[in-house]
Amino acid sequence: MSYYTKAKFFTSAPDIRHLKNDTGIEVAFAGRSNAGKSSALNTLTRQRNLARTSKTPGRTQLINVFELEEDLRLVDLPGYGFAKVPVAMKKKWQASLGEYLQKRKSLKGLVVLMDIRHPFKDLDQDLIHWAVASNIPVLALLTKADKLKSGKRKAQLLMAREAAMAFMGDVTVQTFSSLNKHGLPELEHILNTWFGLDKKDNEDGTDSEAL
Ligand SMILES: Nc1nc2c(ncn2[C@@H]2O[C@H](COP(=O)(O)OP(=O)(O)OP(=O)(O)O)[C@@H](O)[C@H]2O)c(=O)[nH]1
Ligand SMILES: [Mg+2]
Repeated sequence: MSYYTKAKFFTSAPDIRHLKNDTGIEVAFAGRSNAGKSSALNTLTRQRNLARTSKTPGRTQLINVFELEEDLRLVDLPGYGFAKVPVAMKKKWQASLGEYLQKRKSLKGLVVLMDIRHPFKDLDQDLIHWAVASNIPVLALLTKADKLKSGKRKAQLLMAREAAMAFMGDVTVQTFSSLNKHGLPELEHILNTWFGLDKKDNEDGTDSEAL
């Protein structure tokens, strides 16, 4: 059984500035509206309704925090790039996102989710640049991989890996699908590294002494 099934809702915050508990290890999921952040969290935790998903872009307005165990958290950040959001709100969100990446001490990894059919839009690139500048490792997850046939999917992955080199940082690229769980072991592997779970017996997830 996956360690991540034990994720529980911890708290919601209206803004990054209102997030408390800057201790332990936190991994955030970020990306454009509709990229599949909430779906990926549900797939990871094998919980259908842990993070709310929607066909309406901009659904996740609050920052939702999930706890795996004390001091290990997953964070679902609101999506950016939603066309109907007023410019002032966009600017505010971008500023607070930048601040979060710079100041959040517990942030040990950033998953940037991008639709495999159109990755690395401007805001995605900004986000990755900020993370690299703050020495935060990035997993660029190419979502909805089920939408492409195998050949096209591999071509997109290679192209994205090439593009990722330009950031000159710790940026890994993987394909992923919440629909058919493609890429789930790879996602778990990287999260395990960031959470320090690869160093302990995580078969039953109870052995936290080794941390
Ligand atoms: N085919 C396919 N559809 C997906 C996949 N992941 C998510 N979707 C769909 O994409 C839409 C958006 O998914 P969400 O997980 O809500 O996206 P989000 O990034 O959390 O969106 P916001 O909260 O608005 O920022 C929903 O209709 C999902 O069913 C996937 O792997 N494959
Ligand atoms: Mg969401």
